[in-house]
Parts: sequence; C-alpha cells; structure tokens
Amino acid sequence: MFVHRRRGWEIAPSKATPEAVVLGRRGLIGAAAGAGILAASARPAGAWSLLGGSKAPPVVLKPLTAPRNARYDAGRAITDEHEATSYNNYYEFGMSKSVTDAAAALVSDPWTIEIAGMVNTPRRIGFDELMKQVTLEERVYRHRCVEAWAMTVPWVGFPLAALVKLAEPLGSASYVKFTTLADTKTMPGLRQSWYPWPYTEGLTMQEAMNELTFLSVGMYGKTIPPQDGAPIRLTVPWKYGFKSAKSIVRVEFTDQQPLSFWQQLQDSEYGFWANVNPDVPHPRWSQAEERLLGTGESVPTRIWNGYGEYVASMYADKTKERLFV
Ligand SMILES: Nc1nc2c(c(=O)[nH]1)N[C@H]1C(S)=C(S)[C@@H](COP(=O)(O)O)O[C@H]1N2
Ligand SMILES: [Mo]
Repeated sequence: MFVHRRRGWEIAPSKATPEAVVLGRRGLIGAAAGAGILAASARPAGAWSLLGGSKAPPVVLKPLTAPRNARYDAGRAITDEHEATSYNNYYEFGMSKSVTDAAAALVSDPWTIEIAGMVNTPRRIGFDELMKQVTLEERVYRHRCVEAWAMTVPWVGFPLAALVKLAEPLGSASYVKFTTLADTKTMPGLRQSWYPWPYTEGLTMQEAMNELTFLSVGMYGKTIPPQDGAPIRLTVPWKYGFKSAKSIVRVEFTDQQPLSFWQQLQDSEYGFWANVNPDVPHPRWSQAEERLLGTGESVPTRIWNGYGEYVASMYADKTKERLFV
C-alpha cells in the first residue's frame, strides 16, 4: 500500500507554494516533579554553535516515570523505543523522517509557555513551575499518522484539562490554539519559507477537556527527546498525528476556530477535525490500513483510532462538518 504514495504526506513544495502564498501567513505532580528532574535535557546551550552549528552535542534524557493509568489499555504491543523515537515528523528540523541529529539543537531548558487570549489573566508560566502544579501519569496510547503509519507509546504527562483549569479561560472561549517553537537559529526547516511557520494546531474547548487529551512531557520512562517534541507536546490519540503539536510555547483561548499549519497549506487534505476514519480516504491514498512501526505489520485502521467510546459523542451533533479530514 505504500508503493503508490508520495514519500511525504504533505503536498510537494512546488504545489504548496501558491496555496501557501494565497492563503497568507496567518490571516505534575507529585513526586516526579521535584527538583529539576523534569528539565528536559542538560546541554550547554550555544556551545555547539561556536563550532559552526553543524552538530549539537548528544542529548541527555532524564528518567521520568509515573504510575501507569490502566484505564487506557492500548490493546497492542508497545512499539520498540528506538523505532518510535527515530522515525519522526518534525518539519522544523527537516522533511525527512530522520531528524534526531538536527533536533539535538533544540534548546528545551529553560522553557516558557505563554497562556494567552480569553483567560482571566494572560501570563507566562515556566515549564518547571507548571510541572509543580500537575500530577503526572503514564498512558499507553496508539498514535496514527495521516500517512498511514502507527505506533504505540507509553507517554508520561497530564491531561490538557489540568492546564486549561490553571489557565482560567473565560466562558466565551470555545477553542484552544497551540503554537509551537519557531527558532530560526536552531531549526533549519524554517528556511523553507513556503511553509506557514510557526506550526499551529487547534482543538475545540470540549476536545481540550476530553479525558483522553494529554500533554506529554515524557515517553518510555524518560523526558521526551527533542525529535519527539521536547519538552512538552500534545497527544490527541483519536485524531491524525499532525494534531499532536510538538514543543508548545503558546496556548491561546479564543472564540475563533484556529487555522492550523497543515490546513493553511492544503485544507482539502488536512482539515481542522482530522479524526481517524478508515472509510474516508485521504485524497491521495487509502486510510483503511496502517503500518506498525517496528514490525512493519499492516493492521486495519479503526474509526476514532479505536477511541470511540471516549470521543464519538462529542461529534454527534456535527453531522455537517468534515469530521474525518
Ligand atoms: N511542531 C511540530 N509538531 C508536529 C509535527 C511537526 O512537523 N512540527 N508533525 C506532526 C505529525 S505529522 C506527527 S505524525 C507527529 C509525529 O510525532 P513523532 O515524531 O513523535 O512520532 O507530530 C506532529 N507534531
Ligand atoms: Mo503525521
């Protein structure tokens, strides 16, 4: 099934450029949180750039464990850690699946998240400060990329609902918009100016408050590696993987449906809802099956990525929406 599709799941840059131009550029915790355990990775920031910026020093991940929440049984074998952390989509570091070396340049400590828009008090919160205010748990979730590959990962993090609560949104806010890091000094992908950087994503407030919606700060018992979105990323398991924005720097509450990065590039292929559905093919390939990272096995895709019991009811009244694009 992979033979006939493009190497990447995005449209070719040549094709993307006009649309992008036309569309315009944006029209814890407990125990684990203690003393700096959570700082994403220790690295002498800047040192590598003195050497010409060609190679960042090796990334040191810190142990980060939390009790596993047994409510979310993935029903699949956990993907081999190396496979899951070396086959990535992180376009800020390049369009290839192998961005581990490039992403080592990401400076994820210190890290600040801006809480903006329709909230009681707009403010900035340091990552370490945030970690003191949430309770971490481990959840094993299935991840389904729109390109039809899938993995099963033990994430460590906390429900997005906990951050929403801390943010104190106004009653009039109906969406949450996520903006991720766009640092031209460390992210070579940003030179590809036809892409509408920074990477943005959005959820309805109801989706944001859903019990499944997770902010991950660790995986496989360690802090998240840069290539997987250090130090904090969304994990939205019933939607195509592009909704799971990496390295989040801004969370904005709004009454306008956010326009996401991929939507700006090609709305006909990557919409706002992006819920997984085997019966709604991508315009350029089937979504009926998915290939498991590691084993290469092909398995049937499930509607809502198999999480319907938690999420389907949110969409019962949205029959006119393009829920599966
Ligand atoms: N900032 C940012 N977030 C991103 C992406 C990206 O390119 N940039 N790619 C998305 C896509 S398409 C997928 S499938 C997942 C991949 O996560 P992983 O590399 O950790 O498996 O991240 C999502 N989040
Ligand atoms: Mo993806």
